[in-house]
Amino acid sequence: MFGLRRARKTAAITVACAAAAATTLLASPTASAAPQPIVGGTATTTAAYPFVMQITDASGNQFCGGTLVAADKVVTAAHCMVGESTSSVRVVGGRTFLNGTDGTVSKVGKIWINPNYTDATQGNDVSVLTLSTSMPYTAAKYVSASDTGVYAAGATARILGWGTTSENGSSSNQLRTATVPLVADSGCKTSYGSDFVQSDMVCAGYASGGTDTCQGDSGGPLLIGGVLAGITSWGEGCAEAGYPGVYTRLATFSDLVTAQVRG
Ligand code: 4AZ
Repeated sequence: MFGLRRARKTAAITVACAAAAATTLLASPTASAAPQPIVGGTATTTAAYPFVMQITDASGNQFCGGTLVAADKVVTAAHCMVGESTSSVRVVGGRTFLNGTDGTVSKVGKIWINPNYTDATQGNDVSVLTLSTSMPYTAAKYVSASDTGVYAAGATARILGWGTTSENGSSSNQLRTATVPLVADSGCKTSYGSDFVQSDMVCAGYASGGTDTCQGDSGGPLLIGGVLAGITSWGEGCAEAGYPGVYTRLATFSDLVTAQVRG
């Protein structure tokens, strides 16, 4: 039944109808939605990527990803945290499988949402969680404000998550990863027009589609050279030709994130 499944936090085109998200998501697939595999990706483990965190509700249902950047700090998407409270979310580290019971579960002591955030297509899609319990896993390095050169078109980025493996499909029980090329800002503008905010976003994906993040991957990492450089944010559908995934351009928000990490 519709009510049983917690609506995953969805961005962009879906977020526009956020009020009705729970029903919308399940009841009305986007018009274009021939199922497209996220894939091109492969199953992986949190042992290989120890900083990749599940963000779950209080019952343990994963709805977003996050990245450990300090023992008690997790970077995720603002759109994942809107409407949440410290008592409604948990962060799970060291758990490769959604149905696992291993790893470390932490409550959240503080949720910082970028105060400029309104919706994912307007940019500013970044949030930092302060954990109640430190994670015994290696944190990821993240880009600094001056690291603007990492976003060169054609550079290879790695995406990770437990999200759906097809548009409107089911989540993956096992953590998955794929690599996708960064798309030039001009190309992303062609795809998304004024919804692409160049200062705040970066796009990644193949022109022909086929490999992408999807529902439930939001908030999770986009790595460039092993360094956290983006946050899964939004896109038109998943893995569609001509519609790359859109990621928060983390360098733009690096100093804001650092203020939270130090705070
Ligand atoms: C989502 O709803 C979502 N293809 C994440 C990523 C993308 C689209 C939607 C990009 O969480």
